[in-house]
Amino acid sequence: QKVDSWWKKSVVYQIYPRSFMDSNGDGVGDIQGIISKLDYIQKLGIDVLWLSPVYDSPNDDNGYDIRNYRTIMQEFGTMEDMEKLIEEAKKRGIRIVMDLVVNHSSDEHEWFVESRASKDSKYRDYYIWRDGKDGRPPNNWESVFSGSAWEKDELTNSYYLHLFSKKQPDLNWEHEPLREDVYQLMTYWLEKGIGGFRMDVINFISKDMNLPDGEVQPNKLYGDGSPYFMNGPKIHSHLKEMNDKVLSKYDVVTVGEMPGATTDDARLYTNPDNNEVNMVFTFEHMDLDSGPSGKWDVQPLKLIDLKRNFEKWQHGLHNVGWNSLYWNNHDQPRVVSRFGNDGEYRELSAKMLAICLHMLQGTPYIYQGEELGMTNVKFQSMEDYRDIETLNMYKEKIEQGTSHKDIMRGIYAKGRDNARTPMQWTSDGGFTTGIPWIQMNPNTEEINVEQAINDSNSIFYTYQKLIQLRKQHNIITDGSFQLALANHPNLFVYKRMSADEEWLVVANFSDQIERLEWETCDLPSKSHRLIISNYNTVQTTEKIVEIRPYEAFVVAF
Ligand code: TEU
Ligand code: CA
Repeated sequence: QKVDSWWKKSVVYQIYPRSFMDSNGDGVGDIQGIISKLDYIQKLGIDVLWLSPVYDSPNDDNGYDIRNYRTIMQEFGTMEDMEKLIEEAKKRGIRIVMDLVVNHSSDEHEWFVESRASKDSKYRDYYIWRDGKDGRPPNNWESVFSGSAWEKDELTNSYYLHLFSKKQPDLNWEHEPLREDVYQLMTYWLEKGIGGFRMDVINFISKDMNLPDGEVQPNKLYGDGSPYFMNGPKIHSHLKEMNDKVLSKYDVVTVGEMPGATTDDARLYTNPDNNEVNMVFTFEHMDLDSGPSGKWDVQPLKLIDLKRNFEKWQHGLHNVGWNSLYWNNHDQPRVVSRFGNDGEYRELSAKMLAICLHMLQGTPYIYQGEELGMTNVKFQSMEDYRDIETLNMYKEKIEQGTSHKDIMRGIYAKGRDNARTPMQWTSDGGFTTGIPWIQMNPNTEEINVEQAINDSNSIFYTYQKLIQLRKQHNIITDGSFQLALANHPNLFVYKRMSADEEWLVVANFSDQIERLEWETCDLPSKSHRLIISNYNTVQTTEKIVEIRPYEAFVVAF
């Protein structure tokens, strides 16, 4: 190991700056707001903060469309604020990880402004331009945000590729000057002392430049281009080059967001011998409650699938690469509403999910509000939704004749705005003194930081304890993983093992009481030590342990 892998013992907290804390009453979260809450983050025990993009942006996709990689979004503050944040975080032992969005830029970035101006522009090849075919786009690919992935630009009468919104043109990684410019902007930020990068859809940057049509599913208007841009032909060489030219010079952490990456892909991306990235965000466990036609096709989660999936990733990367662990981020619905129970068992199930995830091998990510058990939201009117993915999808489905009610079912379960309602600081909100850019979840009355801090039995303190345990016990970071009771429909049971210890993790994903015989877990019943539990006790006899609704505990032998 050439560097000290400090990030193996870290727990990362993700902030969505727009929704975290507003310091000046304009309804939009900002950097001074984040600074004012660093003590809270430190109290949780966090040592790495990942900020969703804070760069200058027209906010077509809330900052994931960057206009200038070297300046700060005006609404969020100034470069001085950003430098202050890095410094104040450092004082508290916290590193700042920035979001690196270089699969695409904003169409308002000067590279694109120049690129579209003429076919002879020096920047033309910074993006992917093609002529139409018989008045139609160059191929049939669909954009992640609905419609064609190609937009015709009248200025030069040709099309540019945009896998996301048409205000997010894809950068052309085949073009060396573009790559060099990206490496320079990365260096610019690393020189400011940041602790690393989370790399947005980084496994999309290398396209099959033949740009072949994708397969068209029944009832679909467009084709699926993903086989030609996910984990594409030059992805490993681009990442190695980036590592060689930039990352290898700094002691930082990198995580690549990689939809469609399998464990085999991830073994290559994260093997330290390959010098690419430290870990990846897999999407496999996030896709288990979707049907064949995609994320809006909401299906109940089968726990058995989830267990098999975690098992595959735990084994797949053990002693080869490194896992990231997450339930939530700014693109996903709230996990307590999704895989837990946000009614009667909200607190118990939120703690259960936390215990279940944080005892795995890998680096855990906590998304703002997860430590409070924040829930999904149900806005009655479409006017209250903000997310471009949701708005475009709604429009498209209405045009295709889907009923409002059916669409809303998908949005309530999966819409990204579920994660983006403002952080709940106090019973009356506490996020802003003005009008928030997106409405608060009305349950801030019961679910908020003030409440959590004052209740020694809150979800917050379960997370705090889990973070402490990770620092104290090497078995969590290094031990091997073994799934038990693989076919049990309600219980997630696994062992962690090291040379001198075994830990048993038991989590009930249902509101039923389950009974377990110690023997079936292949572990001795005597002399176990309780490490953590969401009921604070374990109901056990010599032979039988009774597991209550959403109970989770960890015992050591
Ligand atoms: O997301 C990439 C991505 O493919 C998904 O997370 C996607 O946004 C979601 O599943 C839609 O169903 C990243 C960012 O995390 C996301 O916020 C951006 O919108 C997107 O890239 C474009 O930059
Ligand atoms: Ca503000």
